[in-house]
Amino acid sequence: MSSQTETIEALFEGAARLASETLEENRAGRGPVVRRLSPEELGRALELELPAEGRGLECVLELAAKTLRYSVQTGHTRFTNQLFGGADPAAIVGEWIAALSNTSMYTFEAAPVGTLVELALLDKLNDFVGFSEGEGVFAPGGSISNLMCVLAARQRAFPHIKREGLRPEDRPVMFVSEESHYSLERAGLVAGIGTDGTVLVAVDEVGRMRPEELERSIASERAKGRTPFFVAATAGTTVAGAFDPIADIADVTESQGLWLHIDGSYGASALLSRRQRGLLAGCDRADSMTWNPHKMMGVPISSSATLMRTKGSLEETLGMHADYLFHGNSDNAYDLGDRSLQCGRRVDALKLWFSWQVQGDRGFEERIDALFGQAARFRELMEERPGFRLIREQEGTNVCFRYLHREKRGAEGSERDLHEHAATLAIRAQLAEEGSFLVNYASLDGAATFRFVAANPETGDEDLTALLEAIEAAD
Ligand code: ABU
Repeated sequence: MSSQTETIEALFEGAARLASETLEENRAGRGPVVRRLSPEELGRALELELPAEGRGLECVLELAAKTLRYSVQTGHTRFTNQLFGGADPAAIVGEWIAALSNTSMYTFEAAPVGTLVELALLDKLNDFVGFSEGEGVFAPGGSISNLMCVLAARQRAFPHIKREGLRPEDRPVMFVSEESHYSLERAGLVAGIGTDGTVLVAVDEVGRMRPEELERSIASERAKGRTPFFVAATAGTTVAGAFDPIADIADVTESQGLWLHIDGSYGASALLSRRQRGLLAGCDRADSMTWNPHKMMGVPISSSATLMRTKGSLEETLGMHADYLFHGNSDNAYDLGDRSLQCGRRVDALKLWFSWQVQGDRGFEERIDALFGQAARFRELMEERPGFRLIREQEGTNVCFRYLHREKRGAEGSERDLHEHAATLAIRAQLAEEGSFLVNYASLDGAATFRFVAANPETGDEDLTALLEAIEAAD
C-alpha cells in the first residue's frame, strides 16, 4: 500500500469514527443540542482565514471535529426546531457515496446508477400517491419543487408561454391557503404572476383551507377578468401541521378545470402509514405533488421529489434540448436533464434508495406512526400541566402551544392578550442558550406560539417531559 493510500485510509477511518461517535451521542441525547456563540465568537473559534500555504490532509479531521462541535445537533433527541430531525446512517453513507462518485444527473451517460435509482424511487413515490402513469424529478428542496409545479400548471393553462411569455390579456391568478408555505407565493412571483396574483384562501380553526372559500375566491377573481389556473392544497402546513381537505378541493378544481397541486413537502410521507394516509385522501386526483423525504422520512437534506400525474409535463415546461448533452441516442429516453430547472444536479436519490433498502416500506411506516404517536403523547403530557394551552387542534406531527405565566392564569382578559409575545421568545432563547432544547416558535392567530415538531423517533417520554419542565423552569 502506498503511503498516500495509507494516509487517505486513516483519514476516512477517522471520519467514520467521528461520525459514529456523533450519532451515538445524539441518539443518547448526550451533550448540548447547540453551543450558542455570536457570529463573531463563532468566526474566531472556526479560524476562518484561508491559508496561503496548504495545511495538508492532516488538518481535515480537526476541521471535521470543529465543524461538528459548533453545528446544531439536528440528530439530537432534544432538537425539535425544524420539520426534520434524527439521522439515518444508511442514508449518510448514500450521501458520501454520491460525493465519491461525483457526477451530475442530466444524462444517463454521466449518471447511469443515479438515473435508474431516481426513476425507481419516483415510481415508488408515485405509486403511493396514486399517479399510475406519473413522472417526476428530484429537486434541491420543496420550494423549487413547488416552483416547478407552478410552472407546469402555467404551461398547461397558457401554452404560448414558453415562446412568447405572458400576454397582457392572460392575467393569471393562483390560489393557496393563508397558512401555506411562503414558497408558493414566491413561485408566483418567479412565474411572473406577482404576489398580487396569488390569492390566500381562508382556513378553518385547525388551519385547513376552506373549500367553499376557495370556490368563492375563484368566482370573484373570474369576475375581475383574471384567469385562475392553479390551486395548491397543503398536506402538512409548516406551522400547524394541518392537512387541507384534498378531496373537497379536488371537487372544486375539477369542476373549474384548474391544476391541483399538493404541497406535501412535509406531510406526504403520511402516505407511507396505513393509519395516517387518510389525511391525504383524494391525492391521486391532483396534477402534481411535492414530497420531501428529508422531512418525516429522516434522510439528510435535501431530498425533494417533484411528482407529476402526467408523463411529459416537465419536459414540455422546461425542456431546452441542449445538443451538447442530449445526443439523440437510445439512452436519451432515460435522461432527466430536460425535466429539471437545473443543469448540474446532485445525486440526491442515492441516500433515499439506501435508506429504503434498509428500512423497507414497513420500516418507514413504523417511523411515521412513531412520529404521529410522539406528537400525540407530547400533547397529552402537556395537557396534564397547568399553564400550557394547545393553540391548534393537532392533526399531524406538530403541536402548537403557548405557556401562560402562573401570575396571569385566571386573570381578566383573553389568554391571547395576557400572553406576552416576549415571554415565548425569552423562554425559547434561554433554552437555546443553555443548549438544552431547540424548539421553534411562529406567530399564530396574532401571537407567538411554540411549535413542537415530532421529527426524531428516538425522542422519548423523558425528553418530552424535560421540555415541558424546562419551559416551566424558565418562566
Ligand atoms: N421548508 C419548510 C421548512 C420549515 C422548517 O423546517 O421549519
